[in-house]
Amino acid sequence: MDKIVSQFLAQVNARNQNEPEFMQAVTEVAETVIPYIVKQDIYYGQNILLRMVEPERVVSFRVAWIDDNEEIQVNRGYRIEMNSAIGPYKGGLRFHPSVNLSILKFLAFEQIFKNSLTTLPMGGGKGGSDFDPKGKSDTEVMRFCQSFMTELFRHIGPNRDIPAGDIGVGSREIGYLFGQYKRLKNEFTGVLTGKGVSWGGSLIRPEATGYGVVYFARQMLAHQNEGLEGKTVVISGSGNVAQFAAEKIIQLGGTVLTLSDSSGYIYDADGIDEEKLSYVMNLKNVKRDRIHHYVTKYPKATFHAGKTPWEVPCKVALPCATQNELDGKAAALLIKNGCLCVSEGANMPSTPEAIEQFANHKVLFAPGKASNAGGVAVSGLEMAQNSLRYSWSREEVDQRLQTIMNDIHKSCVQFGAEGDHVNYVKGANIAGFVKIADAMLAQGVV
Ligand code: NDP
Ligand code: 2IT
Repeated sequence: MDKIVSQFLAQVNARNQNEPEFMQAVTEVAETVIPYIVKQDIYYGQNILLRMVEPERVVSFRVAWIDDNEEIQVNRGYRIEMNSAIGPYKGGLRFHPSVNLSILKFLAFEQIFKNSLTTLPMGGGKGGSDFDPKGKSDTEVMRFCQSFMTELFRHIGPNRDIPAGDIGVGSREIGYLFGQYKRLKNEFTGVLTGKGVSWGGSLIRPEATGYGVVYFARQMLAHQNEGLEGKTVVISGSGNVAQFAAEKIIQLGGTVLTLSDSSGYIYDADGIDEEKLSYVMNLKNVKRDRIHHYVTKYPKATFHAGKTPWEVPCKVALPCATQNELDGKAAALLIKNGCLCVSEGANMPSTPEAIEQFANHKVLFAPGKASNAGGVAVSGLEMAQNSLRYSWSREEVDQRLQTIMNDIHKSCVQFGAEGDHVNYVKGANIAGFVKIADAMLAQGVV
């Protein structure tokens, strides 16, 4: 078995050199899915995984724009259209200086499985740019978004490819992108998700990823006859996903001890309550400032520059910032301090070494493609509402979100149960794969 997996990975690596993040995501899937494929006559010999790792289409383009000093800036834009077996390409746009082909291909690859797990008809895609929104004025961000969409618009559409937000792309950016698409096409369609509620957005979409991460953690704990109430929770990041994960933890009776950004983390031993969280939301979403200001406002809290929060003892850890932010050393610390459950809000935040340690110590561990699927799931519900030209209430969308997260948990248990333990990595990968593979087989060699 190991030989089949390593031969497969060598073949993929030969064609995708210098793409470490992409290979990391493919390796995890290959190690769990290939042993399943070889036992299934219908899949074996069809090279389905080899087809899945090859994007259906990759678009890369120049984004030139003029900054506030009237200087010409050039960035690179991308859209990876990875797989359309079960629906139009769907996935976010990331604006961050680290963006490159490897990062977007890993994200687009994971998105295929995630979208399949939601049970909604969405293929996998991802895009973005190495543009850094930090420190830019609103009008600079608008000009960049307009230039970006002036190329992207010809590749996307409500039945073709539907982008959304990710790191550095929130409601402000989606607004500018939507405005430019509408102007170029002269059509008001649901081509993007994460729109404002007065112009086609869905209630609960801003909250959905973070809420979903917590709903998934709740299911994992319930499966072990445990609950979130009274548990200490460490969260990384302080953006969209982290904020609403924190909100839901507070609502369900847990204690949020930390939040972070790329400069360090804040630790509040008294817990970040609703009022403190609303300060953070204003600081991050309106002032667009750094998390360390929290300790000026709440002096009992401490700021730890240049550090990640995994050294703080907790029962539940929710990594909600970025890929590979939780390494083997951090995992060992979490385990030593008694952590029971890790539910990933970010995409691939735990390194392979960290995941191995969680498995060895039977920590409940949910990979992002399962636990953060609530965001894209509600994007799918936004698309459904746009098609219906109708909108559902907050309660209705939240109820559907909870049902979807519970169903993803069930699928993970179905394909990942190992005795009294659940291997959620294996469960998510196989459950996601089966639906795509069946659709690809039915549609022939394309
Ligand atoms: P935001 O841009 O709203 O927030 C990102 C947060 O992560 C910020 O606190 C940011 O800090 C921190 N961060 C980003 N890059 C780094 C880095 N290299 N090192 C340390 N910290 C970093 O993004 P989101 O909250 O939307 O996304 C967070 C994660 O969740 C990403 O992995 C994303 O792919 C994933 N995700 C998002 C979904 C969504 O619906 N938005 C859906 C599913 C997954 P700073 O401000 O200092 O950069
Ligand atoms: O990683 C993700 O799932 C997202 N950034 C959300 C994608 C979407 O289309 O809502």
